[in-house]
Amino acid sequence: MQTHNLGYPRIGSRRELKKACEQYWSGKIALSDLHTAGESIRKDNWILQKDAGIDLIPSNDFSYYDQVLDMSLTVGAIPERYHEVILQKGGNELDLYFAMARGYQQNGLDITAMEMTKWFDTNYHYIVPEFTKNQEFKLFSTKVIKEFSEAKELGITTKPVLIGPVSYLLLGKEKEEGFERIDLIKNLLPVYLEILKKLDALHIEFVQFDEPFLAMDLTEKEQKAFSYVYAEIKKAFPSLKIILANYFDCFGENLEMALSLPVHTLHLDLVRCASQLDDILDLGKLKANVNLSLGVVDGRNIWKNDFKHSLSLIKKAADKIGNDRVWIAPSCSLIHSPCDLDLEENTASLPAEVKQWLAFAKQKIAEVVTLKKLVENDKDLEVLEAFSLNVVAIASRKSSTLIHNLQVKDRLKAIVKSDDQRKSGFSIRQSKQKVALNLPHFPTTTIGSFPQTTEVRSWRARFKKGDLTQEAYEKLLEDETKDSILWQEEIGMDVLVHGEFERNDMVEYFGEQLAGFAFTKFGWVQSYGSRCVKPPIIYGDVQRPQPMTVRWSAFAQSLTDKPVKGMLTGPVTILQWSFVRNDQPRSQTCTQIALAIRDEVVDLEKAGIGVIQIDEPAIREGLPLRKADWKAYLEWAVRAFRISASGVKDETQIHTHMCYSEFNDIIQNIADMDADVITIECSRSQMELLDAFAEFNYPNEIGPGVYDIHSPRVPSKAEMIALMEKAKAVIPAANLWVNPDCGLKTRHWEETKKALIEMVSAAKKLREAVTEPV
Ligand code: THG
Ligand code: ZN
Repeated sequence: MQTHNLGYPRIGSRRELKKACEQYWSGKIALSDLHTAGESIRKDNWILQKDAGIDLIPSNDFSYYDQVLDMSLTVGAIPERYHEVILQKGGNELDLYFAMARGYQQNGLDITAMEMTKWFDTNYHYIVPEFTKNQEFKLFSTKVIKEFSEAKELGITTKPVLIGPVSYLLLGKEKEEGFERIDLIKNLLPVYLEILKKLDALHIEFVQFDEPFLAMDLTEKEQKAFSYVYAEIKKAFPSLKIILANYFDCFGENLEMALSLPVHTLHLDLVRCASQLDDILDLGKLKANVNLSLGVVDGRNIWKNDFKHSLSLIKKAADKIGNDRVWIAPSCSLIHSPCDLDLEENTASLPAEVKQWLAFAKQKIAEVVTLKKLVENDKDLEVLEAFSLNVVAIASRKSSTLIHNLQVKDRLKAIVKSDDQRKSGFSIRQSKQKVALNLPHFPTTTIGSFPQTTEVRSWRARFKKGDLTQEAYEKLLEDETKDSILWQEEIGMDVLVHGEFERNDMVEYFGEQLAGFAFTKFGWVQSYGSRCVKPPIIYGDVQRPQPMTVRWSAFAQSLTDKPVKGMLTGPVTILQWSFVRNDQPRSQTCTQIALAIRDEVVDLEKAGIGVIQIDEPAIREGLPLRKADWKAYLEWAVRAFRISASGVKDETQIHTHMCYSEFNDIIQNIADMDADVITIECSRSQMELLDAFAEFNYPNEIGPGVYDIHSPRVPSKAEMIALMEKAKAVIPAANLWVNPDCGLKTRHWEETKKALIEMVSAAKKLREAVTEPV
């Protein structure tokens, strides 16, 4: 029996990589310092896993920004617009890499970043590879080889991890018509073979190919590409031991194909799909020389492993195929887990009772090793002690009084159909809102947050430490809010926002005020590049003890006659961006959150707020990987949003906001959410995303984002007008809003101000062309 790990968090337990990258980008440290920071994290991770007793430790799971971008650089899929950067930067690979990730504005060049999108159904974002019809590939970056050698020098023989060639192509996007990216497989494969050859020369024994597209619905052509690729690799390297990793769901329709591949070990995610173990063992098609890697430790959630349950799976497999052919692993890479629970020694927001139910990456590694010991060494006293402690912790969670709230359960049972219906249909609401709000054509607004400057963050830090009184802290926030309101009025914004200076992360902010949530201090998880989130832990029934945002929205509204938009996060997003309890269906937890948000919406309306945004950026991300499971999810997700939004009168305008979504396949469900206005991310894709809304004849109002807030680049008025002209061609002008892609909290004021002034003037220009009255 072997233990292995699919990937370890690379951000560092104290976010060392985040800090080093941001310092490098702002010119505060040299490239060599950044390399040193990376090296030190890699070393710490390898040694941690070695000391824990993991048999097979991954390399190339480290990344300075994103593992998919690493792959693009490895196979030389560098879009032409960056070739100038190569010239300017000479051989500096990392600067080219960051230019692709973040855009490049230097020395007279102004190059946009590559697109970013969600990694399957997670909150991790990857950089989307761009492919052209005659795309050529060549070995460009040798990172994977260097990192293998680096570990070797530390005395650790690792298992290099690569995204498999089929998934790599499918993760990308065709940048021109007339081909399917999967057809590029013949061009791509030789580069993979070249990498393997170089690794082979270093005597690697194992290589891990991540092919999570095996958990998706595949076309026949895509299935065939799998068979082709792995047969060719086997032919070229007959003795190389290939671990083929599938995760996030079972193999489904791809199972027989997957079982036919000439690989050494197949990895299964038994957390997301435990039943596939029986399917595989019963089917009788597992080849006698193929091992099974059982992903029993949840890489996507923070709950302690239930050893009894895991052992039953491991023993079932071992009984059938023998101990030697069974491997133990986390379900997927641990990049989706926080690093180390031991850092939460004195975290007041994480009760000891809850903490004993948890395991983060470091603890999960130990669980994997303990599980192996429990199978191989079940007389060892230390091992038995670990087992009984685990049984106690699991039992304590099942019976804890912290978890259950009868009031919440009763309210859930009492929900009736009318609770998810607005009083009137959209067209009646639209006319009433036109009267109530009196907005011009192409009204301007922002998505909610304004820059969280170092200063604003430092106030919060000082307040939390006790160095600022609540009164002093709130006074600073009030002044900042006031400045933002006055400035928005001054530049001519139509629907204002208070700026959210009082908030940390949106989900964290709401979670902190809801019952049933706990918080860590150091539980950071990478979201994209250097950006991290600290997901709340939903351990019990959710309830809103008192209003959460009314104080700040009402204060902002008192400063102006223009409408100030109330800003809330929707139930699906709070669910999706938290670590969710696994002792009841997600739908039930989501409905509990929906009722809490509904109460807040009603209270905002009572406080005189006439426009309320309920963000649901994560609704698409929560979509199951297989189409067969979509309907059930969409039904409860859309209903939860509607429950949260339907407690108000017709005149109150409900907005929602979504980012990084492919809307085509769920446009009907987005329409079913029935928000009066939806703002969406579309500037990076040049309004392509809007096509879905246009084809569908989306009935309600839309604000297609006119500039990309993920890059510091300031867009011009002309660019924004051009994008709105594209929008106008497909959406009735009377239904269009003008706004950025997303919230502005990650930006600096300097570029934010310039960009929004341009944006307002673009809207004014657009209004000149409109002749009919509002
Ligand atoms: N919150 C959560 N998940 C998200 C987003 C979010 N997923 C999608 C999208 N937004 C990802 N975008 C970001 C943008 C900014 C940050 C994180 C994710 C960010 N993080 C701070 C950092 O890394 O410095 C830390 C958090 C803070 O201090 O506020 O800025 O908005 N849950
Ligand atoms: Zn957004």
